[in-house]
Amino acid sequence: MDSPQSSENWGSSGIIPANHPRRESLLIREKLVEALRENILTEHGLIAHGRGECFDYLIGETTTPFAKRSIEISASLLLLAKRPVISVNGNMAALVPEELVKLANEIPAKLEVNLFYRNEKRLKSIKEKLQRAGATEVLGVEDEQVTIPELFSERRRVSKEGIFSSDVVLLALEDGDRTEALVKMGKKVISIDLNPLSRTSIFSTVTIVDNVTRAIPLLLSKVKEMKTWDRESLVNLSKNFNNRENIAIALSYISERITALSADFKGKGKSI
Ligand code: PTJ
Repeated sequence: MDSPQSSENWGSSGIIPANHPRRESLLIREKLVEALRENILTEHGLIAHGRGECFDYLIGETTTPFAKRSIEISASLLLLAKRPVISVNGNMAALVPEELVKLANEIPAKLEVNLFYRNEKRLKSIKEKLQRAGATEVLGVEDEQVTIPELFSERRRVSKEGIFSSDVVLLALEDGDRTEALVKMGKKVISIDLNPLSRTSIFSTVTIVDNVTRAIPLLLSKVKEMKTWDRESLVNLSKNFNNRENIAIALSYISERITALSADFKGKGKSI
């Protein structure tokens, strides 16, 4: 029998009702499961996502004021960069492929595939996914590979024309080792990570504590808006930014929110 939502998109599994209270979150999971079947995502990416969901609950599944500030600073760094690169892994390609391509075109920046669980099949599938989303150039797959010094994971293999010679790298759902190594190479690293305590968050030049599904579209619109700014205004924006303070603000935000929620459940606070 047809339900009232039968004309709606029930997700790729066909079982997510249009009025499900966690519909958006479930549809994101479906995208990831589909990407796993298409060799874009690694199985480990599902675990990483679950970790992120937990932190997303803690910040209220919304882009916080401090994340908006980080997004603005990131837009300025990307627009000021001489050789900006967006590093793409399986989760990013699964969740925001079109937005990544638009962002790369708008800055303009290069797109490079870089994987922790690297294999030829996944590299090719991710490249094709980005090409279907409109990318004309995708580095990191068949181009000349060099290695990041002092890094031993598969992430050390990067394109000579891309990440290796970049000055600003945007990445997400990353491991701390490469972030640290990139910073040691003198690069500015912008990371998107829901966990403010991850090593990537701590080592980055700018951390955007937000979900990639919200942060990348917001970064795209900020880049479009700030493209008309003069150089001095862009430089001034990031002058007093301190990422350790940014992390401290994120932690205070979470702790105050949890305290307020706890009071709410005890019947003492106002509703959140
Ligand atoms: O595609 P590959 O082979 O490069 O592998 C990528 C994964 C994600 C498997 C790998 O980098 C990994 O294991 O990552 P971690 O160490 O689990 O770190 C992922 C971080 O991203 C965690 O701090 C999560 O909280 C955070 N995270 C998860 N989902 C999101 C997120 N941050 C922003 N947006 C999300 N949707």
